[in-house]
Amino acid sequence: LNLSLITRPLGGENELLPCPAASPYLGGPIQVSFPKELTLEEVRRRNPYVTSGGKYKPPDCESSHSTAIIIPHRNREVHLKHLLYYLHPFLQRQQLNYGIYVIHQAGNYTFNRAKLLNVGFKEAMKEADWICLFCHDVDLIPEDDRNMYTCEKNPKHSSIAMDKFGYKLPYRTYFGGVSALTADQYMKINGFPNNYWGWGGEDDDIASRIYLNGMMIVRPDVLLGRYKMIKHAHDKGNEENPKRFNLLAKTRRSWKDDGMNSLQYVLLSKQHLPLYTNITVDIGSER
Ligand code: UDH
Repeated sequence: LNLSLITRPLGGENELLPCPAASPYLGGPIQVSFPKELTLEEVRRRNPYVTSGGKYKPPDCESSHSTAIIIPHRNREVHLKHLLYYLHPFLQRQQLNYGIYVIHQAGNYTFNRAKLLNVGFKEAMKEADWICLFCHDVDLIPEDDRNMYTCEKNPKHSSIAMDKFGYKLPYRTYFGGVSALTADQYMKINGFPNNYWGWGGEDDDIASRIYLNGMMIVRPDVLLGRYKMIKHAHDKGNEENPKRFNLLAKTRRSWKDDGMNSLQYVLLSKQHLPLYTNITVDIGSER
């Protein structure tokens, strides 16, 4: 995105014209690498139009899209730096209004991805009426900017072709990695489960909630939904959850009582940093 080409409105005073249906800044495939020397300061320098809390609006047109990116996080600062490096320009080339939220799980208790996403949804919606929420793993970098970070009539799974799965869907109902729901879709399924502690299963539970509520999962073109995963080992504190199969067998009955309507957490801090909003939260531990 050549910012020097962006000029202020053509219309009346302070009036911006609507952004075009397809952004003229899209460039297609992205070369992704992870240079060790990259700093957040450099990412900041490259994104002068991003405002406090990691928010952005196209300077040259009025976008009809608004997307909150929600990133569950603990102890992955290096991944976050690389993701921000690629994601900010990617979203700007798509001409979206957007904000990036990092939901940081405090303490050392077992990680809970889905509950952190619920917190992110709740806290992001307090700030703005986001049309679309993108649930985004910190270690997945999109490889094509035509993979639009906008919502559809049904929940969308975006990370359908990850390098670690040979650029294919690992199974038909896979919903992990990067996925998008409107606020209405999110509430229709009562959000995500709060009781998956540790690795695995929560994404399948979410997929079940979608089908149980008469919706389906839509996907981008397989050539566009490509992602590079930053290689890493299993995290300490996110061991495989042996209970996931039992929990999944009960989703049909549990989804109505476990989700946004039962979400409890203690907000420890909310910081509007230059490149993202950092929300640190105590989500408790398994009962
Ligand atoms: N996450 C954290 N910190 C953690 C655990 C998870 O930030 O300690 C977040 C992060 O956004 C991550 C997401 O939760 O992208 C999903 O967790 P994950 O990356 O561990 O899950 P994934 O299935 O990887 O991508 C599983 C471990 C693969 C080990 C492969 C060893 N060869």
